[in-house]
Amino acid sequence: MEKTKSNLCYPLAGVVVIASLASCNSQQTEKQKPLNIVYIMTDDHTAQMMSCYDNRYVETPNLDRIAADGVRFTQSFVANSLSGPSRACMITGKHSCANKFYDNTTCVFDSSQQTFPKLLQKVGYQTALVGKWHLESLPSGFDYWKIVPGQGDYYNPDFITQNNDTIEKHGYITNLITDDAIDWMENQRNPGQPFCLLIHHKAIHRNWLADTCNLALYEDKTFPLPDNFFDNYEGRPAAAAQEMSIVKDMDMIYDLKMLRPDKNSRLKSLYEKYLGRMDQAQRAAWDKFYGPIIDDFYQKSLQGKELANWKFQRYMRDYMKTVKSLDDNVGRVLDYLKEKGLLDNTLVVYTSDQGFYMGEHGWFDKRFMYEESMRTPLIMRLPKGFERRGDVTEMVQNIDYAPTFLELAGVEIPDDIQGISLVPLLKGEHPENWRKALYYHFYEYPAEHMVKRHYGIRTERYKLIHFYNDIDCWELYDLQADSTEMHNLYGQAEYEPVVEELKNELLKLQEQYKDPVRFSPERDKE
Ligand code: SGN
Ligand code: CA
Repeated sequence: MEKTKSNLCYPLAGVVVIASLASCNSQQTEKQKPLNIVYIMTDDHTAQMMSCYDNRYVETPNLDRIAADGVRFTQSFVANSLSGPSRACMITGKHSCANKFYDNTTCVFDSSQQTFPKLLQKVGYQTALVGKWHLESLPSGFDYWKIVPGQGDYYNPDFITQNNDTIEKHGYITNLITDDAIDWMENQRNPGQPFCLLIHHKAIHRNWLADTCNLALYEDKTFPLPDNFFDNYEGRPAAAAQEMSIVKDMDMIYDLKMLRPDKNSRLKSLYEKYLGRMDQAQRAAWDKFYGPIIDDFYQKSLQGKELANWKFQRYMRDYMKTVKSLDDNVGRVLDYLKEKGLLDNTLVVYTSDQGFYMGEHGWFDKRFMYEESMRTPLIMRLPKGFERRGDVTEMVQNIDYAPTFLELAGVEIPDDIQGISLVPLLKGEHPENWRKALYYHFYEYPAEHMVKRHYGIRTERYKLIHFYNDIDCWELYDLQADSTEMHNLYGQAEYEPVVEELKNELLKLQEQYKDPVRFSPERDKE
């Protein structure tokens, strides 16, 4: 039986009703509907590869619909540019030092801690999660969940169900996650309750396996190399020590798909494992597409800059094809919400667990506090009553999502949450006391890609980074003059006052967030 309004089982008193935000004289019944939240988060989808942020590369018409009917955050950042930590920051509203999930390799999320889905449940929200979780412990705080183990697979992936069973589903991951999310909205949720649905995609994660129907796309496109593709990392020893270079570290077979029986590479067996998940038809389509490219590649024996450029082009195309599925599937969710009349009453958020390098500094991957990976896309389709459109330019961070959702649901924001609610920004306000600086801390080292531990502060104009652990090295960038962060100004006499001010601010942030790993100003002066 379909539930009617009189069956509402959530405490309306605790809920911000649209009425307080609405500019129109809509009916009382309409006004009292609490907002639903559909939060779509991809993995490694960077703003350079979304046409609402950057029109150089790929068209993302469905993502652009979200931005067009709401807002685009132009200064959106993560607190720790890596999957697990980023997800932990997002779900707790706290920096890694407070939620204790520092890295992908050694941490298990303490699921007994406070998270925003748990707090939403308390006021009667129905909560659901589908897709990549990556926090090692099983999800808690969700009425429904279905997750992929670890990173998940692109083809015919396994899912872990709420009974802790593992089931294999046939098809392509981005479609399957979306199918499940729509199925939950359509058949499993209680229409009498507001809901918060987290759709966490595995795509666009390495190694960018496209759906067979998209393999042929973008093959006619050629992309210019970023200006700093051949960066020599002068004055930046930590940047020089990384292992995430397209030229040096991208695997010819695993990343670039040049599989041939007589060729070997470090990650060949992993690639074969992934291909081994495909059924006959999928594998046939795969081989049919890549076969001629492989033949052509080995025949040419490219070297040096020609090979570098070839790798870059293949990387860009594979990534874009994976984005295409994502964009189509976001479109399916938007269409579903529209068809069911839910759009007016639902906040739709689209973001990623971090940004990514598309050849800038010569890289793929993320981790660094430099712009491309510290940034993350953030666009929101706003429900009725929120008139704000266009760009939000205040600096925001993924620890802000939890307090935003709590405020929208009428939940008092707990004192220990470190993020700031974005609701005033969504209402068109420009709070004078908005944060002037962001804190960042990356811990996963030594580990894959060898990005050294670092923390730092970013203001509108400057970025100060301290690489520590097996190195003790500071970097300062003037983002206005050097947006691609090529010139480390640290140590130059004329910047001493700027450095001193930033160090004071950095220390304040480390104290504010209670980060036990701090630099010592005394020792630093020695
Ligand atoms: C895997 C990838 C890495 C990537 C990490 C973390 N290697 O280990 O390239 O940096 O995930 O990514 S792979 O050989 O398995 O593809 S994260 O987004 O999950 O943090
Ligand atoms: Ca990621």
